[in-house]
Amino acid sequence: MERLNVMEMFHGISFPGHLHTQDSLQLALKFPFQESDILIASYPKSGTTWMQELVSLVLNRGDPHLSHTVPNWARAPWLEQHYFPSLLKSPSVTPRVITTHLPFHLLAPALQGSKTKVVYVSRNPRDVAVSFFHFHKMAAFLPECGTFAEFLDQFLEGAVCYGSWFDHVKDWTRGADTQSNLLQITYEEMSRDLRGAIQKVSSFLRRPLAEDELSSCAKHCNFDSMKDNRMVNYSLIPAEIMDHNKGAFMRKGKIGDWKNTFTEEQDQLFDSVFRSKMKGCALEFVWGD
Ligand code: PPS
Repeated sequence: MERLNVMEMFHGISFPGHLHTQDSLQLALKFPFQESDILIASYPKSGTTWMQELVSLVLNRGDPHLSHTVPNWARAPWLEQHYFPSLLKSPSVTPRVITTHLPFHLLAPALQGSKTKVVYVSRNPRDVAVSFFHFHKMAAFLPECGTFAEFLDQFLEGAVCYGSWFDHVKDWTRGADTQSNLLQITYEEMSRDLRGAIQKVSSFLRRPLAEDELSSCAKHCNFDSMKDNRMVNYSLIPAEIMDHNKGAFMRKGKIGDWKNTFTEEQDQLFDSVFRSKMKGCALEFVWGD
């Protein structure tokens, strides 16, 4: 399925038609979650692939065999993408690990009453914006986004694919501390203390790890290992869909890279939009090392 220039508008949010159809999006909203499922939810470019890898490794007690032989999109398929039903027929990992970029309000009815464990990953939105901008340059299924200044305006308005970062993060994390089946974790936590993040996830999933298993997880999901792993660095995707000459999926993997892109003026604009949209939200973000 090519549909590289098609966008699907669904509940006011645009989704790349190369990956989604109206049917696949509709099906996602009615998905019968099982108690044993693990759902990784995130806004794009927030550490989704990293969490997919981390969860795979935790479930396999640090054994990298699956991570080195099965692509991440087959180990933890995206609920809303059109190939999801075919991948779910014979899951490569048990329990089933499912990924989603959908906003909370669309999935809430399907999740309600289920005891599915949800891991919500967020990242400081200045770094998300820069990472997403670079991804638009290499991914042929995303629309032309112009200059960074133009992209930033769209990002701040929530007029990019997958919708508003602000709404996504606020809605998924609202009341997170009172929901025992939701673990909220940040890209920055993973970056600053990967072993601690692995322990947090393994304890949430009730999959305790021995010390050597924990070390193996950390070894195989650090940036350098993942950058070289064809099963997660998207180099298996043909160049006409993701052009690796225009950038790498595993690009920099740093906290605070936005400082190399934002102008002073863009920083101020961002700050005022952030303050107004995140008013009353208790979340705190780490903007740099
Ligand atoms: S996507 O397209 O939504 O699935 O993208 P996502 O995986 O959420 O985000 C991609 C960014 O995550 C970085 N990444 C990592 N950083 C540090 N360590 C590890 N192991 C790691 N794995 C992925 C990746 O490099 C992208 O960020 P940028 O800032 O562009 O480098």
